[in-house]
Amino acid sequence: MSMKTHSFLAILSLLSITLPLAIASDPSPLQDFCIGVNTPTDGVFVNGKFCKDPELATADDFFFSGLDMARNTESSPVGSNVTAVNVNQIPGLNTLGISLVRIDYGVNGQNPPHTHPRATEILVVQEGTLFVGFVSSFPENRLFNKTLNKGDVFVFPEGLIHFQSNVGKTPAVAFAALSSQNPGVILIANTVFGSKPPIDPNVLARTFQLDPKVIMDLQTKFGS
Ligand SMILES: *[C@@H]1O[C@H](CO)[C@@H](O)[C@H](O)[C@H]1NC(C)=O
Ligand SMILES: CC(=O)N[C@H]1CO[C@H](CO)[C@@H](O)[C@@H]1O
Repeated sequence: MSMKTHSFLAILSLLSITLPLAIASDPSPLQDFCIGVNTPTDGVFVNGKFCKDPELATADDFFFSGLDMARNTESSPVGSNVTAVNVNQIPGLNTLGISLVRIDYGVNGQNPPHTHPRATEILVVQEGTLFVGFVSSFPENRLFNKTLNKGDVFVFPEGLIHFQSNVGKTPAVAFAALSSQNPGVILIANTVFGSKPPIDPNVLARTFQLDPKVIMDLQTKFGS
């Protein structure tokens, strides 16, 4: 093989490594819209979902209804209920890098510590009082916390662990926008103690400096 062929192959393999990484985030949309469809029939693959033929787009591809309704918080062990409005509910959000949630909190309810691997979140309180916070990454692990009332807005930077807890005497409601069509959620306790199959309790006992029995109890609670 000539030098030219060699460097051409090197560039090709570099591209094949870097290109999928570049496409794996919410990119500039490159077109007005790209309504997600679940099958490739009549579609073109861009990112995340196949696109519907733009000629067939309708207003309903960009529409969702019912976020005015309070959600039930009784059946949740943490006393909250998150209603997601992302690309799975609004296919027209495909490639647009944005989505929404409504969060209902019962009295003493919380949205427990979690992260969104692909999104920054901006939250506005519609009703009630929330104690909220996020923690910066290691080694500082600094807590940024705030008590929010109706009309207050707070930002949770991308990827950082954050929470909201209803500290008022009434149910609370918040809405939040997230900078991804599909932000993803990692609930810390469920992920660590509820994995299937379970992480070896001896590993987590060392991690959390606890007796393995306590870990096994937690794993039972989180259904690992
Ligand atoms: C959230 O609320 C809806 C409607 O009130 C209910 O059907 C659903 O089971 C609730 N989800 C959780 C996790 O409590
Ligand atoms: C309850 C709690 O952790 N409150 C903290 C919120 O953040 C301030 C600093 O901005 C701390 O002084 C509080 O202790």
